[in-house]
Amino acid sequence: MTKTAFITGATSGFGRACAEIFAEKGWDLVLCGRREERLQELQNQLTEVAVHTVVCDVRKREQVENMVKTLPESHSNIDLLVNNAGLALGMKPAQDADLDDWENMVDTNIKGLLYVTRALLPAMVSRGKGDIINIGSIAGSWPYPGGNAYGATKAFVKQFSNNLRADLHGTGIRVSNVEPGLAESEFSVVRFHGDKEKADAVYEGTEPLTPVDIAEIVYWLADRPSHVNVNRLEVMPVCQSWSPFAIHRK
Ligand code: NDP
Ligand code: 8X3
Repeated sequence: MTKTAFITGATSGFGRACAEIFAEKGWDLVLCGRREERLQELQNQLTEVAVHTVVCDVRKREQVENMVKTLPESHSNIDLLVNNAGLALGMKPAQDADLDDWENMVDTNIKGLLYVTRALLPAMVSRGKGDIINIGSIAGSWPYPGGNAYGATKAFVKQFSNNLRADLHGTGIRVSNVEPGLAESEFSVVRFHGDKEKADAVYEGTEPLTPVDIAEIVYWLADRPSHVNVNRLEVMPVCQSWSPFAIHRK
């Protein structure tokens, strides 16, 4: 029987690559994002499977609830939720950071993920099956200067994933948190409010992860035998590792 994946933030980066890989594997899709023309493009591109697109801002609780309530019959049994929609905004130290950016990250990465999960979960539980793959980040475990609120939102995603597993014990529903490091997408252009030069500098001289790398991992997780739950999967490009602790000297 054809499976259905529900992917948030499908208009770019990891979400778009997931849509392409799952379509290639024959999954039907529910794709959401705010940019309608990008969703339309995907719908025109992924013609081999049944694609339902919804313009939805995950920060808007009513929009999310409505999106789930109005899923067509053909797409109402969700086998996999990929909670991918998210963003970083700014990299200034906390004392100079823009509070609007902080709120936007909390509203998207935390509250948006909660709204979508809460809306889809009851049906998964009553069907006795379903997977949730959250897109966290290495920033949820490892602090770095300027990571302040962004890293904290991803720490939330990590612990919420663990706690979901605890609540879903015995239901058969799987939950994983994928925690990527440096990966090139529109992420840095968004982080630096459209400053492409600053965004490009992030990846200069590196071989970062690609959206396809992450989408292949997401597919691999979804494709594990049903008794296997990978709780966390942290992945970095080879060019990335840790630095020593910073020591301030007088
Ligand atoms: P992109 O900027 O390329 O894609 C982000 C996606 O999220 C877009 O499709 C965007 O769609 C969607 N999105 C953002 N805000 C909202 C919203 N309010 N409602 C609905 N959709 C929204 O970045 P990535 O693909 O890199 O990021 C995907 C996820 O991966 C994010 O959660 C990010 O934090 C995480 N991540 C990224 C890493 C990286 O280095 N790139 C590393 C680790 C984690 P639209 O604008 O159309 O709404
Ligand atoms: C994105 C990775 O290191 O820019 O989540 O925070 S990082």
